[in-house]
This record gives sequence, structure tokens and C-alpha cells, in this order.
Amino acid sequence: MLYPIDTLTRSKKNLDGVWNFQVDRDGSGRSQSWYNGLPSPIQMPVPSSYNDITTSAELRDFIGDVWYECRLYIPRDWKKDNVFLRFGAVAHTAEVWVNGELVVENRNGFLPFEAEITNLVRQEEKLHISVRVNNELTWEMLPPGEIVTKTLPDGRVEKTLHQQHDFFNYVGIHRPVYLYTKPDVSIEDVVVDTEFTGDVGHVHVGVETKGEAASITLTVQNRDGEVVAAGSGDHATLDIPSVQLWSPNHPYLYLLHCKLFYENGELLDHYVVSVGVRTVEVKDRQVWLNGSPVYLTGFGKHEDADVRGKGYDAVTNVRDFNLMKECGANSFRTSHYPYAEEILQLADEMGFLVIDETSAVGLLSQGVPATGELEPVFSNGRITKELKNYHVDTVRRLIERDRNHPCVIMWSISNEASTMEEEAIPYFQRIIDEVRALDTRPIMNVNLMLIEPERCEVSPLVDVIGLNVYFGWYSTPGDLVKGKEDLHDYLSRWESHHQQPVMITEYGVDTIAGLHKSPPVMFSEEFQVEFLATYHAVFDMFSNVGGEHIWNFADFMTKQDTVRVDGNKKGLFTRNRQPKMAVHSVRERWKSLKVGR
Ligand code: GCB
Repeated sequence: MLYPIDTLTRSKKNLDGVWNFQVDRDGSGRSQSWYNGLPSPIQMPVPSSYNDITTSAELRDFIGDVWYECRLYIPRDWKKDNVFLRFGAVAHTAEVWVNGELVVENRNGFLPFEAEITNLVRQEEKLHISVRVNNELTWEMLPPGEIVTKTLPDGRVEKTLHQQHDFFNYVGIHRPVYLYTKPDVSIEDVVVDTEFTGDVGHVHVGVETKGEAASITLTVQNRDGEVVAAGSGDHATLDIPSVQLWSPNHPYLYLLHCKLFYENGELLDHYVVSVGVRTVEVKDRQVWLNGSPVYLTGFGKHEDADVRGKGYDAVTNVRDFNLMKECGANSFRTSHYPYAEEILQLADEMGFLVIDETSAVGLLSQGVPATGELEPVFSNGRITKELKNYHVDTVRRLIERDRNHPCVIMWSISNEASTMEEEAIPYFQRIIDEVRALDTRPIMNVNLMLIEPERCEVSPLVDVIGLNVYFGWYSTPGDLVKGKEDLHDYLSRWESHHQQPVMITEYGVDTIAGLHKSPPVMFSEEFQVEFLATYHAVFDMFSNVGGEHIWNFADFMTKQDTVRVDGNKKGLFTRNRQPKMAVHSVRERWKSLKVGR
């Protein structure tokens, strides 16, 4: 599904703004035909999570259905085109009606979906779009979770969400909503892959079309608008002489124009893709970019901001990227779900290497113990065929959505699954087979520190091993001497048992901005500085460590819990995107690190 853009043959209309909204307390909205109009709506911004927009604790923690609606006119000049309605993401499940007709259902809170509504468009009347959104998690979807219901003495049903992850279960219409047009004979998909020999860049292009076109032309323009390569047909390799390679320090993007023509030369469809020429591979226990080893510096992030929750917000994103550049980060992981397409577009433009993660977070026993034994989930029937199919569908949709982005260098298939079970092998093999059938990028799986290197069944199947490590925090809290020893021992064991590079995908400590302690104690800014420095010294002892991502870029909201003070405070920045003290020493380190170490 191509991202909607304006071209010579296509138009789009952004529907973001203030929509009508209503909570469906007893789940009767559908039987009462709320898709024809909400009885007593309030105002709700789109895109945004709805949870923090009002002052109601009931709405923040509500479990069940809510409804959104908006009405609009279709532009006159769209009459002859096919019209599509596209949602960037709605968490977690959605049903969409247009003019009272159900047009699409979606069960994935982090990926786009759309419906063709050409037949429902009446030019002289307003279009009525209605969306039912549900935020319940089950073990047949990702992220997994469970709703436990209890009937109270007064007959009311109380629902409690048991989730596997710590980030707040923000929900709503989270990403931009578009109406867009597509001609009858159209470009349905474009797949781009790049490599280079010497100073010639090779852009391999595959174009999928619908309908009968007489010819397809492909041209590559440089930043100055000059055509630097051209070809034709639905499969072609375009060679760019004196190519400018894409990298974090030089995020050079070309524009690939694909055009479909009728026999008489009439233009039928036109689509444009940004192309960064670069290669990624894993060899000699390192990640290589454009033929040289690259050491990843950066963060695990979240789509999270005050008031907006997980709603897409360009202001926050550009600020985040500026802060990351400023402290020497060259990369980030989309922990723990696919981020908005607009974020990847920005990463292409500003130059960040992205580890693109699925929403498979927490395929583990309920309530992960910080230390000790994990209960099985793959061997006790917890992980079902439905969940596996959902995971396969997620990686397929993720790759189809993101594969043209030069910023994406790796797929992360899960975060903190129970990978010491033998039964995890066929499950993950199926996911990995799906990824490999669709794309050539390296695959990573991320382990929590309870996974023993000698017993991890999934690591042998992947190209890069992600490790989340919190020794001296969740184990031996506050003791960095022991924490350092344990980290060293853990990394040594990974080094001797596995041949792949290891990426430190998480390390960090909760830190209250403004809390100062000497000598350092947990939660103080001094402790965060010391913890990070201690870890960095250990990473530098291992040549198989291919990168370090601090957990987290910024403080973020979690469910209410005794171990969280107004959210997870492991950010290097506050939730308002202001620096904590540790930013300075991290910047000094990352700016002085040699790319390949
Ligand atoms: C982890 C999880 C991450 C949590 C983090 C923490 O291992 O992957 O989602 O937020 O620990 O701070 O506890």
C-alpha cells in the first residue's frame, strides 16, 4: 500500500482536525446505528490518543469501544477518480463506515489500512465517516494482553487490562487520515533496492500496476532536479554515475519518478519515491553500511508525548531528531511497534539508521520477574496459531510498508520473548522465513537479560542479537560494582556462544530530572551518569558489540504501578524533551567514537 502523495495524476486531502467523539459505555453503539450519527458527541483531536485530552480518569482508563465521526465535502475535480480512505494507524481495532456502510475492519494498531469508497462518494452531499475503535488486547494479537472481567454486586461489569508491556495503552486515531485519488490504470506498488559498484549506484526497481498501460518510464532525479538515470518497464536497474551514497552524515535522497502511459502518450499515473542508495550487511560480527563497519549510537524510543499520547506530532518528532543529532546519535529502534510512516520519512531526510520493530512485545509469562526463572508460554498453549498468523501478517505488512526507506537497516522481530523454550524455534522460524522471503535486510531479535546465552533457542536463527541489560538496576539495585561484573560476565557468555554481532538495545536507569545525590544513588542524575559510563566501559571491551541504544530517549508514560513514578523515567531527556545531566557525557562519548570502533 503506497503512501498517499500529490502527483501529476493523484490528489490527497488530509482529514486531521477536530472530530466528533463518543464513549460507548455499554457497547450498544453498533446496535443503535451510531455509524449514522453520534447521539451526544464531544470534540476530539485527530490524530491523538484520546486518553489524556479530557480531565476524566474514567476516559483515560476506559476499556471498550469509542466512536469517532467527521463530515466533509469531496472536491469537485475528484469526480472522475477512484477515491480511497486511508488511516495511518488506529489502535487497536477499528471498523469504518462511510455514509452508513461498513467499508473496512482492521485489527492492527500500528499499521495503515484503507478502503476504496469511490461508489459511496456523492459529489453534492457531505461524506459521513464513522469509526468504532476498541482498545482491548488479547493473546491473539500484538502486543498481547488480556481483559479480565468481573461482575460487581450492583450488576456492573468491571474490566481490567492485563498488559505485557510497561508503556501506557494509549489508543485512538493515532496517525494522519487521508482521502486520496488513484486513476483507473494505476501504479499499485513500487519496490526499490539499491547497491553500488565503484562510484556507480544501481537502483533496482519493480513496479506493480493495475489495468492496461502501454508503457512505464522510470527516471531518477538528483537534488537539483537533473535526470541522472532512466529506464523503462516494470522491472529495471537504473545506474546512477558518480552516485552520492546515503548515510547518516550524508542523507542524500534521489527522486524516482514512475509514470504509466497510454499508447497515444497520455499520462495515466505518476508516483514518486525517495531513494537513498546504500547497502547494509552483517559480516565479521559487525554491521556494515556502504561497505564499512558502523557502530550504532542512539536510543530505544517511544511514540509518546504529554497530552497527545501516541498521536502523531511533527513538532515532537522534529525536536526529537534534532536532539538526537545534537548528542551524536546515528540510529534508533522503533521500540516496541512500527512507528508512523512520517517518522521514517524524516529519518530518511535527516539521516538516522532505523531498527524497525514489530509490535511483538512481551511474548512472556505475565509479570516478568526481574530475576529468576521465566514461566513457559510457547509450550503451555499460551502462544496460539492465531497469534503466530497475526505476527506473520504484521511482518508482511511492515515490510511492504517500509522496505523502500533507506533509513531502515534491520527488522526487529520481537522484544523480550521467552526464547529459551524449544517450542519457540518453529514459531520464530516461521516469522523469519516470512521476512527473508520479502526482503534481504538483517534480522534482529531482542532478548531480556534473563535469557541465558547458552539456552537461547532463537538467537542462532537471526543475524544480530539484541540485548536489554539492566544489571545494577533490576538486579543488585544500586550496586554498580556488581552490576559491572554481571554485565561483563553476561556479554562474555554471549560472545563465546554466538557468532553474530550483539547490539545493546536497552540499558538505562530511572532518573528524576533535578534529583541530585552525592555519592550517587538510584533515581538521581548522578547515578544515571555513572551507570551509563560504567556500561560504556564494558561495551568497549567487546569487539562483537555493534552498537548501544540507551533506554530510553525520553521519559514516557506507563500504566500506574508501584515501580513507576508518573511513568518510566529512564529517558536521557524529560518527557518535555529537555536534557538531563547525562546528556553531556553521552554526547562527548558518541561524538568521539570512531564509526567502526
Ligand atoms: C525492558 C523493556 C522496556 C521497559 C524497560 C524498563 O526490558 O523492553 O519496554 O520499558 O525494560 O524500563 O523496565
